[in-house]
Amino acid sequence: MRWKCYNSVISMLADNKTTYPKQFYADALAGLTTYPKQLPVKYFYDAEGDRLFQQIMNCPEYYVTDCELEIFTQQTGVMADHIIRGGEPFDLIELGAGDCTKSRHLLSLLLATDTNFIYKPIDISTSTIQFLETTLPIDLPGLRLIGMNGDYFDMLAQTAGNGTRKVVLCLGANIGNMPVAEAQDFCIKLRSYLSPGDMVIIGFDLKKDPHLIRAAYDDEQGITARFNLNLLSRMNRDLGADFDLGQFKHYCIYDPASGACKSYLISLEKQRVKIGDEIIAFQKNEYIWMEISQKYDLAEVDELAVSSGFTPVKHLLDSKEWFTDAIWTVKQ
Ligand code: AVI
Repeated sequence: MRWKCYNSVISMLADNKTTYPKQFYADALAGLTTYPKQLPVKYFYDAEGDRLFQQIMNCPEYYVTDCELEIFTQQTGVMADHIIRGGEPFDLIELGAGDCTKSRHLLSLLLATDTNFIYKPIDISTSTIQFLETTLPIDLPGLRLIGMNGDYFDMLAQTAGNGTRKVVLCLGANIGNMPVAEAQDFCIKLRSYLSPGDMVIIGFDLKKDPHLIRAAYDDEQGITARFNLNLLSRMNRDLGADFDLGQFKHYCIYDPASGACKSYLISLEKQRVKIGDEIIAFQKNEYIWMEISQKYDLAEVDELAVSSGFTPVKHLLDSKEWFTDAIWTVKQ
């Protein structure tokens, strides 16, 4: 999963001539009429956004996916030891499972060791869940799987309190797409659906050479720039907007002190853009804040665990120590 499209866009807002997806329209307008202008990251991932994000993950500068994949290919044994513990059965819940490229390494190992668990991938995308329900039982014979299609917390509410121990996977550094305070709210909310003894494995991209981080979000081929600009295209298509993509330019900055890597689209001219029935004015060089990719150090990850009601247990680091999958248990 990417933590994408948190609330599904289900209802439509009618005006005289056109219909717009109501939630998207409301969120986009709210973001573009606040100061500074901003757009919610959950709308990045339409079909083209998904395709561009796949390209980002394959581009040489974007190290994040490879680091976490290395942890999942080389340290699943340690991860599994922590998960299995006394051998009680558990639900293995993955938030935003996507195609579970990483977690399938863990699933194979758990199956090979005859572990008693049910895999419950949660994803907002119906087609993702259908894909997993069709392909995983073939790829991983013996896997018990219950796909859950919907919002993370709605789905967690359905499994909470069934008396089975829970192990929750939040992979992909998706937590980094929230500012720190929001990440803490997210972890506190996650904790509220869990019980003492439950476990979370959560991926964080770590602070490192600032040049490497900046390059990862400003790649040579311009894929990340296209990924950001795609949201303007999406608004043109879905919200009757008339953004001229040539009049906006991707800009990204990493602050090594705060660990915040932020990307913006800069308006190259003073201009007016129609969105639905509204007109949004841009000054020359005014920006839209598109995304944060927050980086942490290990102490900050541990602090986040403790302040949200978890006990930090272990950091699984890749060989370059650029990424951690942190293992937390719910505080007794
Ligand atoms: C999904 N998320 C963890 C990515 C990140 O690294 O913040 C999204 C991304 N945006 C641009 N490049 C990657």
